[in-house]
Amino acid sequence: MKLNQTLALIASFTTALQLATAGNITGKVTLKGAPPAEKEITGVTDPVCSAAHPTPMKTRFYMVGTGGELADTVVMLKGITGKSTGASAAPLLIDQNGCEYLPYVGAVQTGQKISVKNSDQTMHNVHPTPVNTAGGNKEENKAQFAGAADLTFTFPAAETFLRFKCDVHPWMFSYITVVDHPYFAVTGKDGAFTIKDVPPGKYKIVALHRKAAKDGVEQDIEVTADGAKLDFALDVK
Ligand SMILES: [Cu+2]
Repeated sequence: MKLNQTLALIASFTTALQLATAGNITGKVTLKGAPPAEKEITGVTDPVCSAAHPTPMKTRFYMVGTGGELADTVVMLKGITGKSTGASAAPLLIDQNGCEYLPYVGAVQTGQKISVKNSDQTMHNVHPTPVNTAGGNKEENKAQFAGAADLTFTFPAAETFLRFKCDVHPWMFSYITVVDHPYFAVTGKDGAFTIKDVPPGKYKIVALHRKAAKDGVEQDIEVTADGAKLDFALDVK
């Protein structure tokens, strides 16, 4: 066996070993108490948008299940930088469907592609408005006609809740958190999250919710080869 083949084999063994000793962090995010009622969206004049919603659209501030399960919460490890594998990660797909962005809240790594699709028979414009422009995140504003190809965006710097908006339909928002490492997840309707393949160690872990935990609620966590389990209970704000 040639030397470079041997080295490649050792490298792949090492990677496998690291993965074998890495654990998943699992848990659930719940909301304590009843959230305020969502607001009805008014001023929908585009017939394509109103046709998609026989009952009026509402804001999506608190997506809560009957047991308090809280969706749209970003859970991530804190204090890790420069560990992004975003360049080789699969793109995050954001769909514009019924004149709403899906997902409403998402997360990507720095440098990871975000593909924005237009499933509607109307024109949208995709307008990310980052705050961390000093870090290199750029504001862009691109029109996207019905049937047009997906648009692609990437952001080089970490930022929480980077806002995407549509200037044609002023109620359309999506909030994408950009993370400088792969250790994060976004809760779904069941409030559950899984952060995969975390190397064992002690970390700070933070839950971010646009309304209930805008600046984040932090906990300490120790991850072993068997992983770790941890829940968050957030207050209504
Ligand atoms: Cu739009």
